[in-house]
Amino acid sequence: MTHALIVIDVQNDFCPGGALEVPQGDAILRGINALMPDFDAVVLTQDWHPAGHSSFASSHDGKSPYDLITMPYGPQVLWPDHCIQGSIGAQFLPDLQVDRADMIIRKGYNPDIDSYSAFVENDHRTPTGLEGYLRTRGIERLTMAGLALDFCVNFSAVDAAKLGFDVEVREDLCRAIDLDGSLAKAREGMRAAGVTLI
Ligand code: VGL
Ligand code: ZN
Repeated sequence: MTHALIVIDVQNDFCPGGALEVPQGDAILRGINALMPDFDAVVLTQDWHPAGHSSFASSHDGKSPYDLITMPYGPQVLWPDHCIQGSIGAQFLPDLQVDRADMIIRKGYNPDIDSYSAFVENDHRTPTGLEGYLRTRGIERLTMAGLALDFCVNFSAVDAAKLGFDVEVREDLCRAIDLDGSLAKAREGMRAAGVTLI
């Protein structure tokens, strides 16, 4: 079975010193690089927001980072400004083996909708195109690693499982934000969707 490694958002802003720091976000780098040769395909995702994105607390009067608001498409956590298109924070960690990637898919570029998942935006309808890419390459099995386990990895894994891919998440090669129990909820949701947690 054709097997792809999906590396989620290993970008400067999600690592120590970045705008939306995930604790020990950089600790997974070596392990992810070491895993790449074992796969038929490697896909990297890149969070890629325009300045003033609707997921930024700074775009909403009186709101602070990590507040929860209701958007037309449902609940949305507000974040510090991060991964702005073309910024250093949006770049991959300098030592990530980007040369090994067959495909880099960007997400979160729609100003009005966030996109945690690599497959569909947070409206749960607008596709990113990744499903079509994987299917046309005959890829059926996915291993995921990256940042953050309880947001972008979680949503990507659950969507992939719903779409019928065989999905495993390498928890040892992920790190979490863990906001108000989001990590426990994410683990539960992934297991319920049929994702294998390793
Ligand atoms: C992410 C929050 C906002 C992630 C991206 O990569 O998990 N989290 N944007
Ligand atoms: Zn983002």
